[in-house]
Amino acid sequence: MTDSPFKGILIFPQRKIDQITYSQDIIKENITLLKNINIQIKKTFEFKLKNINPATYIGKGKLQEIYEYTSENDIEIIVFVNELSPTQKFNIEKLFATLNIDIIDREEAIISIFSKNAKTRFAKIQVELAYFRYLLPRLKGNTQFSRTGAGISTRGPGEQKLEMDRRYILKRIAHLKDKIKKMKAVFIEQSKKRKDLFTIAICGYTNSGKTTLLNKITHSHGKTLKRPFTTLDTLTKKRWLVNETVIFTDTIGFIRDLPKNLLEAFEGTIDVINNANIIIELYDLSAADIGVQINTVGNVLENILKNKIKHMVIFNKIDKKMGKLRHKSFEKRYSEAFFISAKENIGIEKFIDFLKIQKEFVKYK
Ligand SMILES: Nc1nc2c(ncn2[C@@H]2O[C@H](COP(=O)(O)OP(=O)(O)OP(=O)(O)O)[C@@H](O)[C@H]2O)c(=O)[nH]1
Ligand SMILES: [Mg+2]
Repeated sequence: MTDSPFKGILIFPQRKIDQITYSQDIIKENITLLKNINIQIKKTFEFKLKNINPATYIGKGKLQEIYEYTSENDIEIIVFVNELSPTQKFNIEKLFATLNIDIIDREEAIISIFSKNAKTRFAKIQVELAYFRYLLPRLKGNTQFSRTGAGISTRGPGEQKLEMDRRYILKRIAHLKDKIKKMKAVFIEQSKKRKDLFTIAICGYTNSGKTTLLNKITHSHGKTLKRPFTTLDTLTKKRWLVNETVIFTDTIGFIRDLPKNLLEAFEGTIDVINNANIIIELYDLSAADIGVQINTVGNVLENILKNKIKHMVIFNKIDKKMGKLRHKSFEKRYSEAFFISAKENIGIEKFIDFLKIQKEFVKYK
């Protein structure tokens, strides 16, 4: 039996510099993200924000309005789409103290999802590190974990009234970093053994179909779901490609404003991308905010890549209505890209044929 969802509201203050055109997509993306951690958004407060209030991010008047709605509608959690500084979060919590609700920001929400989806030891350790790093500057007086369970070893709603002191967390962070370092060393040793194997990394926005594509190419059965961040660990599969075995890897998906703490904690997983010979950038052609997705993936890759690696761009989900509608115009704009449907097996063979040529080209360059 699943627990009934928490009743939440979403706070979306738009600053002038935000791309207003994407606001509905951002709201939709957040509502979907939050469903994953059992939060049902009852109402969105979307409004313009001229200046950020250093103490509470948004203004007193708006906070009053939110307070009234929250108390009249039995709201259990308030989610800010933006990131809140530790002080801002603390001050807002103080203002809402009489209501017994949780206040979280985007970073905590994303860490919660990662925490829920982490299945292997390595993924769990990396999420735990991200969470403690998030928590550390936010420790003030009585620390209460939010009920959504970003708390590692989540034990279900309502129970996480843990108090931890700074020293414990610092010790834990050091311990986790050490563990990650040791595990990374083992992975490096393993990958040295595969050093001569040609590696192709599938990168892209979360939910773009990376695992579905990996499954199709390598005839395997990695978990695919209609929700973000299903894959947190690197999936590695082999396939024979022109007289040799080639490794295909599928890693965590990217998302706009991926919290820095997570990106840094997942350094071990991201290393895989850096060791690839070819990177496939995969996009969901049917995604409403495809422009943002292309920019996001581009930026993340730019930040994490240490060497120049050959990129190939693929637009997936051409079988979907929006994918079909955009197909022609994107083909004109991205003349070197491939257009496929990983699910319906369209265009994959053509792509593989091209990949075979590229592989030889990259190898003997
Ligand atoms: N219609 C359609 N759906 C697809 C296609 N490729 C993938 N999907 C669906 O899109 C959803 C996400 O696919 P995944 O392969 O899990 O995506 P991912 O990029 O690995 O996602 P994360 O691991 O969560 O970052 C699933 O419901 C897939 O069935 C496609 O070509 N067409
Ligand atoms: Mg996946």
